[in-house]
Amino acid sequence: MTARLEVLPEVRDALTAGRPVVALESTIITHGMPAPRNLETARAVEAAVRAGGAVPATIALLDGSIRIGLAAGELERLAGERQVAKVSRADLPAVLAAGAPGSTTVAATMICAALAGIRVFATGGIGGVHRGAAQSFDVSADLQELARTPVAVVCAGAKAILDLPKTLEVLETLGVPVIGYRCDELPAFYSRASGLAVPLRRDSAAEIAAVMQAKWALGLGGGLVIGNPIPEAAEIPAEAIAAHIETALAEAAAEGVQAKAVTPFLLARLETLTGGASLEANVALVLNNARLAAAIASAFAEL
Ligand code: PSU
Ligand code: MN
Repeated sequence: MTARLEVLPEVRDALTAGRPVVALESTIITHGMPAPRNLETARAVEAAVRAGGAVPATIALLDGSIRIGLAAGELERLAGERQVAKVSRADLPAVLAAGAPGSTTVAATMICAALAGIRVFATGGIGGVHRGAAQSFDVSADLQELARTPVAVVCAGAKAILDLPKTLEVLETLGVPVIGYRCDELPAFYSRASGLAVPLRRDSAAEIAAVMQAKWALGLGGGLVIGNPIPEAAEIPAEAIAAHIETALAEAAAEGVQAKAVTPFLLARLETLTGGASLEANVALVLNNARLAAAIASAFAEL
């Protein structure tokens, strides 16, 4: 397997020396945001990780190998590529074997990060239990991955297009710690609050790093969710976006959108329905998560 891992020299050096590294996903680049904001954001997120004193490692599949860290030209290539597979756990072997380009979801990024020895990962929002899951059975593979793979995922909660109460229930069932960073409610992606109590609250990166260390030292394995509310200035109040989410969900149902296409469809429709506001919020929350992830990776490296 390690033959398939290609670690960027800067990332390898940092890992060898025990310096902080933050993994970044690539589905958000290829399926989560339109060009040219996708590439601009990917670059800005890497810069935010650096400003926070850690080395960024954007993860993707290129030319038959798992890339841990992309060189500048490769990031550009991925963002500009027209046919990139959205790769979750189930897709990883086939896309790798085909040598096709692939962008990694939260689940696949966790797998690749863990293979490389990276323990902290920043994204926008994790996948979760979709609304109507009682009928569709659509539950993101991200949740199972959090149960099994030892990476802390810094996010703005689960995406508001989801059924947040059910997502929290499943995370509890799977034994995944869900920690609110300086907040008492589960962040709801575009909005700071969800009305749902977050199971745990911690107010510093050092305290979060201590929870990670305790979990893994116990041999519990698996990941953690660190919920970081979107900055106030960028927030879209839940009441303001709720109707647009309903509209986008109704359109997805009417058009028969299914499986991996659901989340990208909903994010793209919301961008149009909100006149671009949801994209601005998405960019702001990812940058905010990159900053916190760098602080957590730094604190964890000091333990
Ligand atoms: N966060 C964002 N935008 C995204 C995603 C996360 O701000 O597009 C992606 C992640 O890669 C996540 C995926 O794993 O959406 C969830 O897809 P699904 O619901 O099909 O599991
Ligand atoms: Mn799904």
